[in-house]
Amino acid sequence: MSKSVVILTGAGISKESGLDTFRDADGIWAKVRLEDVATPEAFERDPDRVHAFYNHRRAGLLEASVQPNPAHEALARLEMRWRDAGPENQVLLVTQNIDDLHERAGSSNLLHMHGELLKARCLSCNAVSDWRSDMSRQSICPACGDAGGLRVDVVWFGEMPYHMERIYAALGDCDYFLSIGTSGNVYPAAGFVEQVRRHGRPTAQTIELNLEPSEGASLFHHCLHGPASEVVPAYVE
Ligand code: BJW
Repeated sequence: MSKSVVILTGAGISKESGLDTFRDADGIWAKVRLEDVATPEAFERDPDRVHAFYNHRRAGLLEASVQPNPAHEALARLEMRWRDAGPENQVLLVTQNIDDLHERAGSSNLLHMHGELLKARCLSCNAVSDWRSDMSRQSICPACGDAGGLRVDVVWFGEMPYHMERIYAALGDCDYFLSIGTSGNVYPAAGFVEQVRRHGRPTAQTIELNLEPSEGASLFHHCLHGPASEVVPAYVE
């Protein structure tokens, strides 16, 4: 019989690759106010500030030392193993992260619900293009040639996350839901475990793998706490 797994990942899975989380003591929101850099209003008010924030993070992601860690690699192997075991088996990886470490590790059935740091969206033609250099008000859209209308293709507070229909359909149909490296503070992702428990298969198992208990830890059937590079390979292999 085919089996389906949905895995939600957050900033904690990329911490040991050298990328900051948001809400830990040394996290991004301890250094900048989210209202200044991660809302559509912030971008309207001060696009240079928002471009500078994401230019800094893009350059950090592209540093040679930032590489997938054993947790990203274990999830990529899990996807391959399940596909090999039966074509109807499905592992869907839903990440809140805007980095590309899951792709680099080899995961392919992957949805970036909060967008991607290495993509630009044109405010004139709406085209999404690969983007690896600094972005500014003068940047030109590779698709339509328009100047001055590009933004990083990420989802800010108050905006609709991507792929929600596909995600809710998969949550309703899954046998296992794993939540990895996320604090459970940001909706709608924070509500996925409840969605599975209330509206998913009655036999669906929910598992949290995180450094410490998240906001919603009590909603999971099982919790395993520790660094992702240790607990993720240990749990999925
Ligand atoms: C480790 C580890 C190690 C550390 N190993 N683990 C009231 C007012 C206004 C808005 C709202 C409101 N109430 C609710 C909302 C909605 C709002 C929201 O949730 N706000 C809350 C703050 C209350 N949400 C939205 O606005 C979203 N849109 C929306 O809701 O649209 C309407 C809608 C309605 C119905 C259905 C669908 C949609 C959009 C949210 C966009 C979030 N954007 C950001 C920035 C994206 C771009 C960027 O990266 O800059 O996304 S915010 C930031 O938080 C980022 C992350 O993806 C997201 C989640 O953070 P995450 O991944 O959980 O990180 P941390 O730092 O919080 O946690 C890390 C965890 O790892 C910790 O637990 C550590 O312990 C652990 N850890 N080291 C394992 N080594």
